[in-house]
Amino acid sequence: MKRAFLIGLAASGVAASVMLILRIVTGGLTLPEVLVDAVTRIIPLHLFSIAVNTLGPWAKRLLVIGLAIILFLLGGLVSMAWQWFTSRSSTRRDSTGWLAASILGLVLWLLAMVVLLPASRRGVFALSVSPWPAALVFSWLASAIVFSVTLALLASRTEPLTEYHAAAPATSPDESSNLSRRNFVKKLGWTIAGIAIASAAGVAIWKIISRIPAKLHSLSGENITPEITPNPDFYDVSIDFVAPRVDAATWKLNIDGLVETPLALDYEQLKSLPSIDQYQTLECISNSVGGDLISNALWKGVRLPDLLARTGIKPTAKKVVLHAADGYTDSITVAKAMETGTVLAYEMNGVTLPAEHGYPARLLVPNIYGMKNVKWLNHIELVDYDYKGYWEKEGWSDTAEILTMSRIDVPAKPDTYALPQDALLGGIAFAGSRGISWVELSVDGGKTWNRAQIKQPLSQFTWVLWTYDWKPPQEGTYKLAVRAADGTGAAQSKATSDPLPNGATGYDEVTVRLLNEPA
Ligand SMILES: Nc1nc2c(c(=O)[nH]1)N[C@H]1C(S)=C(S)[C@@H](COP(=O)(O)O)O[C@H]1N2
Ligand SMILES: [Mo]
Repeated sequence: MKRAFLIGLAASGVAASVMLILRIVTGGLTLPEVLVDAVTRIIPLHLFSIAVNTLGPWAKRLLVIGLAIILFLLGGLVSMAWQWFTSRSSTRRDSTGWLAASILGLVLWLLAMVVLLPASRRGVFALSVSPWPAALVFSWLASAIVFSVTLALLASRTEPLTEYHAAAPATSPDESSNLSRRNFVKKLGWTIAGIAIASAAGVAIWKIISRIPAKLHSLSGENITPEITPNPDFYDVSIDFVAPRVDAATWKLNIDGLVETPLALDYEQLKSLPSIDQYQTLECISNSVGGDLISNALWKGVRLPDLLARTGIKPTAKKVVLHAADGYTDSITVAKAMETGTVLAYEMNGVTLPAEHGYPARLLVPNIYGMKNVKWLNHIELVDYDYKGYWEKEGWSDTAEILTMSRIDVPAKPDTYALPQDALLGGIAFAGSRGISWVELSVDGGKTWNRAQIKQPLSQFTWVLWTYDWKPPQEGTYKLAVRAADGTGAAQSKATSDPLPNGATGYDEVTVRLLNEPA
C-alpha cells in the first residue's frame, strides 16, 4: 500500500507536468488554479479577510501551492484505491488493464468537469465561460488519462513481484480461483457501497454548488439611490395597524389654545392659501446606522408661521401641541413652529398626500426627526407647559434634533463582487437643516479617508447624494466605511449608540470581497 501511494505521487507528478506543459502551450488553466477559485468562494469572508490582510498577494499563491500538494496526496489515495481494487482478484489485468485505466481517467475528468468547474463558477464543462475554454477542458482530459495510464503501468510493473505471483503458486489452482472469486464478490460489495456513499456525497455537493450563481455580482452595476424617493417607496412609520382614512370633505384643522383668535380651516380653504414647494427629507429617530427609515420628497403646503401670524400667539405660550386623527400627539416649541421651513403639507411629489403619509394634511418640521412631523393633523393647540408626546412618554428625545448621518448604498450589502476596474460607490448623507459640508469614504476600515463627491442638495432641508470613484487595485477584502460632517463642520459621531433615545450614531460599514472573474 505504501508503494501504491508512492506510485500515485509519481503518476500525479507526470500528470502535473503534462498539465503544466499544456498550460504553457495552449493556455488552459491548471487544476490548482481553478480549485483556488472554488475555495475562495466557499471560505467565510472574515477568514479570507484575515488571510489577505496578513499575507497580501501571497495569500492566493500559498493557497495554490497548498492545493497542489493536496492534489498530489489525493493522487496517492486514488492509487491506493486502484491497487486495492485490481490486486489479487483481478486476474485479467493484462487484457483489460488499459481499458480500466482509461475508464479511471475518464471518471476523474468527469468529476472535475461536473463538480470542480461549477464550484469555481465556470459551470459544468466550463460552459458558462465564453469563449468556451477548450484548452482547459482537453488539457485536463489528457492529464487525467496520462495520470491513470501511468498509474496502471507502474502498478502492473511492480505488482507481480510481490503479492499476486508470489501467492499464486502456493495454492492449488482450484483453491486459488475459489479464493479469488470470493474475494471478487467481497470487493464488488465494497465497491457498490463506496459508489453509493460517493453518490450521496456528490448529490450533497451538487446541492451546495448549484446555489452558487454562475457569475459574480457586478459592483459597477449597482444603482445609486434616487434623490427623490417615489411615493410608494417612501418609508412609512406609524402607530396604526391601518392608516386612518380621513374624509377631506368633513376634515377641519383647528388652531386654538393660547392664541389671540382661534382659526378653523377646511380642506378647500387650506388649498386656496398661498403655498410653497419644499424639498425635505424625513428620517425616523428609530432608524439604525445604515437603515432605510429615511426618504426624500417634494412637498407642497402652507407655511405654519403664516397661519400662526393670522391667529396670533399669546406671550405665555411655550409649546405647540399637534393632535392627529389616529390619536397620536406630539409637540414642538413655539420657536420651531415659527421657522419658515415648518410647513403644513397637503401634496407629496406632485400628487395629493397619500393616505399613509397623512392625508389630508401633515406637518413638516425641519431638523427634527420624523416623529414630530405629525400626519393626519387636525388640531394645533398652543400651551404654556412642556407637553410630552406619544414617543416622549416612551423615553424618546423631546428635542429630537437630527444627528448627522451617512450611509453606503453602493455596494448595498456585504458580498463577493467581480473585481471592477472602476466602481462608482455612492450613498446619502443627512444632517437636517444644517446641511452637509463633506463626506469621506474609507476602503481600509477607517485607517485612511478619501473625500467623496457631493451633489448640491435639492434644498437646505434634504439629504445629499455622494459618490466615490473607486479603482480597487487588486483582489481582496475591503472594509468600506463612510462619515460626514454637517454644515457647521462638526463631524458625525463615530461612537456607536442605539437609536433610543436620541437617534443612532456610528459609521455605516460594508465589507466586500473582490475577486477576478474566472478566466
Ligand atoms: N398621526 C401620526 N403621525 C405620525 C406618526 C404616527 O404614528 N401617527 N408617526 C411618526 C413617525 S415616528 C415618523 S418617523 C413619521 C413617518 O412619516 P412617513 O410615514 O410619512 O414616512 O411620521 C410621524 N408622524
Ligand atoms: Mo419615527
